[in-house]
Amino acid sequence: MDTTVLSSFSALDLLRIELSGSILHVRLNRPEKRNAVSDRLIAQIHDIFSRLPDAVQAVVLSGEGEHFCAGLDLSALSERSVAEGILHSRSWHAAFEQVQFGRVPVVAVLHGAVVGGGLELASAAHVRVAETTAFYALPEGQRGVFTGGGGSSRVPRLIGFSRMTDMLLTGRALDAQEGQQAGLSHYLVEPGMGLSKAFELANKIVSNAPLSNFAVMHALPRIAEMSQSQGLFVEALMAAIAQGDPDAKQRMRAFLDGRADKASRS
Ligand code: 1HE
Repeated sequence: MDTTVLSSFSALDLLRIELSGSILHVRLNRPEKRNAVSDRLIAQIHDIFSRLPDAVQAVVLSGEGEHFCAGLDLSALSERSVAEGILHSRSWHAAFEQVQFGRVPVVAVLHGAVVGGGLELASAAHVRVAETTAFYALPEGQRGVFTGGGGSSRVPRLIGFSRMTDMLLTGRALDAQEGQQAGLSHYLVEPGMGLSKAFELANKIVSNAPLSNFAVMHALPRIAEMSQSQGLFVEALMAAIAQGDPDAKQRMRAFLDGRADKASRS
């Protein structure tokens, strides 16, 4: 593990950060408060994702302790004015924008509570691995607030706005199995197996051509929101850019020469 690359992050005390090859493991590290997201934690998430060291090609994001994240730190809410509330929400948007539209793909490991702002953070990741202990809830209605960390935009794209409406209005929690079926997680694994699965997936991700990963992160979500005609045009441009890269040419040549893996069922 190369610690010098991480020396400029030593002030980020609410995160535990470890580099393993080209994969950065970022842990929310406030287990005594169930990783509740304070202003300081949101600033630290923003900071790490906006200046990832060059050596990093993927991030694994997880939570220390029994829960992934208990959402907004409720102890800091009471004194905020309306204007401050808008800026507060926008600070979450800016941080999670760096997670979703940053430089590298993010694999989140979900266990225990993935609630409120914790689900908003999870939904900004690109791949989600859930352990069977995970549960998902949006208790905003019970707390007298509304999603403020991008949840009303990102979560419906995963599970549909109808399911999200139910979760918000009734306080319904989804267990790990229901979350998997609804589309909140991509992989469901036994307790304690989330990190190894996430690292296995991150290793696959970093073996892709960087420009292909860039296209998946930055072009795909935008194309999905365009009309078909615009989307197909942008897709053609992105495909040509990716294909024109020397890395792509080498990879295609390797396959044709029998030096690359075939597509397989597993
Ligand atoms: C907290 C928070 C928090 C725990 N803010 N301090 N989020 C919620 O409504 C979820 C609120 N939390 C819970 O429902 C539970 O704490 C959990 C199910 C996540 C975990 O339960 P448990 O039994 O393991 O822990 P606990 O005993 O409830 O909490 C341990 C400590 O963490 C305790 O503090 P202590 O000083 O008494 O030890 C709790 O007060 C503290 N804690 N969760 C502050 N969230 C951008 S808008 C986003 C809007 C939202 O996210 S709304 C949903 C907020």
